[in-house]
Amino acid sequence: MKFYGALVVLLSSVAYVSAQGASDCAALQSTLHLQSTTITSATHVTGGTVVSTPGSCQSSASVTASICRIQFVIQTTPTSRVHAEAWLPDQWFGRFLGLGNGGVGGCIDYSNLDYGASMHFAAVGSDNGHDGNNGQVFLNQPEVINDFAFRAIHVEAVIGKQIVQAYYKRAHQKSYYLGCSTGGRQGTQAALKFPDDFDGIVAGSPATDWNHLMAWSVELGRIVGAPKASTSPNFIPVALWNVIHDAVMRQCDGLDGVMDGIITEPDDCNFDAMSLLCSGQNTTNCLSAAQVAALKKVYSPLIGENGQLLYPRYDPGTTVAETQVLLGGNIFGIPANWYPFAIFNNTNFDFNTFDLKSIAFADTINPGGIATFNGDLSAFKSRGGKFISYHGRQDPLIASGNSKRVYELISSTMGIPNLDAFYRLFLIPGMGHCSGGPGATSFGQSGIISNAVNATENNVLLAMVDWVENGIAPDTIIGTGSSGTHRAHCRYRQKSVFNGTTFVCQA
Ligand SMILES: *[C@@H]1O[C@H](CO)[C@@H](O)[C@H](O)[C@H]1NC(C)=O
Ligand SMILES: *[C@@H]1O[C@H](CO)[C@@H](O)[C@H](O)[C@H]1NC(C)=O
Ligand SMILES: *[C@@H]1O[C@H](CO)[C@@H](O)[C@H](O)[C@H]1NC(C)=O
Ligand SMILES: *[C@@H]1O[C@H](CO)[C@@H](O)[C@H](O)[C@H]1NC(C)=O
Ligand SMILES: [Ca+2]
Repeated sequence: MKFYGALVVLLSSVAYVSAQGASDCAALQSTLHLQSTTITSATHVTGGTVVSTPGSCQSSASVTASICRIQFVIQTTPTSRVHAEAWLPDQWFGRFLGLGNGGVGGCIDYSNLDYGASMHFAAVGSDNGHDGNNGQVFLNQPEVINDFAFRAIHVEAVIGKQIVQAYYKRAHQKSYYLGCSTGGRQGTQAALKFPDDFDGIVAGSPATDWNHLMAWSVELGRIVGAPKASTSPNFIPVALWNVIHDAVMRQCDGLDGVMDGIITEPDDCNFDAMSLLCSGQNTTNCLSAAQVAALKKVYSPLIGENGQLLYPRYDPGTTVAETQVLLGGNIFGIPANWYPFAIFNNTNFDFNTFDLKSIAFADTINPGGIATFNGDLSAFKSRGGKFISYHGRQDPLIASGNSKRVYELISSTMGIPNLDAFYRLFLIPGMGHCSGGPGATSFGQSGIISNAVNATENNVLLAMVDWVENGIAPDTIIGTGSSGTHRAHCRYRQKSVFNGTTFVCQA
């Protein structure tokens, strides 16, 4: 069976290195001298313990496997620095793993440090150049923005690999990257700007085309009246989102052949908002004309000043709770932390003045090259790099259509009709942002250490290892749902089709 075959290959193809021990770990603090880097702590940690963590994001983290934990600071410029940690497992399989961040993050990804080290990777994560999920750090600090936009992951990889070499007294064999959301954008940026950093990149739900993603999330809020939603006729209260969700499901759940609460292909869902218009004396469980117009805009792409597509439409099918993030009546926190401090440098920026000109202005600044919307992955491809992306089809923060769009951008830019040889995008029906939702949404994409997802075909990170090290590319990724159900997720442009018994992937 492929399950066991693949697992055996994974365990045996790479030499197993047992690390030296606690005193060798501690010694690194005084013996390791790396460029622009200060080792602030080097301590051996026995697996099964909880350690305290620096910074404002969290106070402690679980350590599952025994590791040498190294905390360090890289001075990237005189006005910017990156705090990072390397978790070096006692049982190392020779693989390096760089980790990303989320949101406007500022938070070391401890759960994936733990996940990576447990899977025998030497895992390194950073704070992305600032502490905490707060955009104020960007104000008049272009180098802090540069760390966020492209540099933190690069220095994490370069310095992290040197630390790995010093500790194990041998170089890593292959290097990997794992991240979602902002982490997906960072992985994409790594492939574009620093193609040698990683052999395999797993970039989930990527916040690519960042400037237009920020614009789209502001505009969605404004469509329903934010930042003055309480007085807006366009505002849609949460009770009506229940009505909308039921109507969307009534109209679109069955399009894929199964009424299961999952819209396999939201792009097939041409939701008729007019069907919810109040008529006659009836004002219960129905929408006003202004609300219908707002809902139509929600489910339409964002178009720019010159009629150009700026960003694909919001996925129909998000749960009521999920819709509240962008459509609950407030300007979403990430753009609320981005425009005032990184674009307008005005802490009192008024989102009532936001318009298409604001979007065009942000495009001209594009701080740090944050856009990350470039289809030329030729350097990454020619050095043999492999890229896996995945995206939930009911993502309430980043439209899944954007990942299709990025695929098509790469294909047209590079003149390669089918990217299978080095780039695969797996679309995940019924998944929200990076995880969760009614679909089969667990496939090893983040700090989940469970017996269910270790096999190569059930684990996107191990699938990437198999691709890089054994040349075996994943045709599907099998996800596990909360009730233990499985579904094979298809790679774009294949379609997930119900054959009467199960969903299969068809060209
Ligand atoms: C705000 O500052 C950034 C650098 O941090 C700069 O690129 C941008 O042009 C500034 N914006 C304005 C409106 O001056
Ligand atoms: C009012 O209209 C909505 C939407 O068409 C419908 O679902 C609801 O049943 C109607 N209520 C009454 C009392 O007719
Ligand atoms: C999956 O990985 C975890 C972490 O290494 C390990 O504890 C667990 O035993 C593994 N499960 C299987 C089925 O290999
Ligand atoms: C549907 O696909 C599954 C998996 O490939 C296969 O075992 C089954 O026979 C197919 N059913 C039909 C009706 O084609
Ligand atoms: Ca369905």
